[in-house]
Amino acid sequence: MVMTGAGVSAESGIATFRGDDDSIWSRFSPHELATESAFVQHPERVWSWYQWRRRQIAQATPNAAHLALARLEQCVPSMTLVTQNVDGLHQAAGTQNLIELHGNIMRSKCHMTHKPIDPSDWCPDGQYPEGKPPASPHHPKGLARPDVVWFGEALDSITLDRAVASSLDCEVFFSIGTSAVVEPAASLATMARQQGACIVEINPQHTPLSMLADYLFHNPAGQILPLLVEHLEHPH
Ligand code: BJW
Repeated sequence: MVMTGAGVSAESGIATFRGDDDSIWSRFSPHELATESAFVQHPERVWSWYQWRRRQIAQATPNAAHLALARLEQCVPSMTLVTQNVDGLHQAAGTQNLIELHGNIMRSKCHMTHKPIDPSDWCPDGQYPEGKPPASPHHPKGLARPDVVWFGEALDSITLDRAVASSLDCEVFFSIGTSAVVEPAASLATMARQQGACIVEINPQHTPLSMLADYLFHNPAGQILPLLVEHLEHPH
């Protein structure tokens, strides 16, 4: 099982949430932008901020780490990739068996019913509008919001159950490019450890998981993963 976080997309030019002066939560308040109450109080502000991030992500392409993980899946077909990322770059790299724990920023859903909204529901070119979030077709008072998991919101239970099952079942658990502080994602590694899995962490920085890890690589994921996969593909 492979668990990834924002650090895996850092080499594609997408800012991480924590860890340096340019990170998202050092520049913006999560309470004002990534909670249900922020959206209810200031829907335009939250929608505009997500539109800005969508534009950045739309220009990004998979990096060496995403591509190596897609190749790893070819070597190990039973592999499950659980990502906290919402940017869609693992799919773009070709990973098939993917669990998106925190949703996907390019999708939208109704903020009242949580039913998915297709962008073509509100405009013929399928583009998200700027400014105010569009009205939801699913509820008279509903607005479109990004289909991501905000603080204080429950993760989709089927998605989380699948991630827990993979964690409990795996022999090797890779934790790559995540600060391992956001729950319940952070606990998946601990669950795997308790079942006897070998824990491998790839992160230039120390995290709360580091002391549990059997192998630590303090390097960028885009540097280490291609070497690791190359070794699996050509062991001799
Ligand atoms: C590199 C690199 C390179 C750099 N190569 N590495 C228990 C205890 C305490 C708190 C809680 C708890 N349970 C719940 C909570 C509250 C909260 C939480 O965990 N808070 C903590 C911060 C303390 N959790 C929640 O609110 C969750 N909901 C929940 O639990 O609900 C309960 C509930 C149950 C039933 C009913 C109702 C409620 C939801 C969490 C949602 C997180 N959402 C976000 C935003 C998504 C949308 C968006 O994009 O806007 O998800 S926050 C943000 O953090 C995002 C990420 O997915 C998530 C994790 O971040 P990640 O991926 O680890 O990134 P970073 O930036 O933190 O780390 C990057 C790392 O990469 C760094 O370590 C770098 O060193 C490294 N790196 N370059 C490799 N090249």
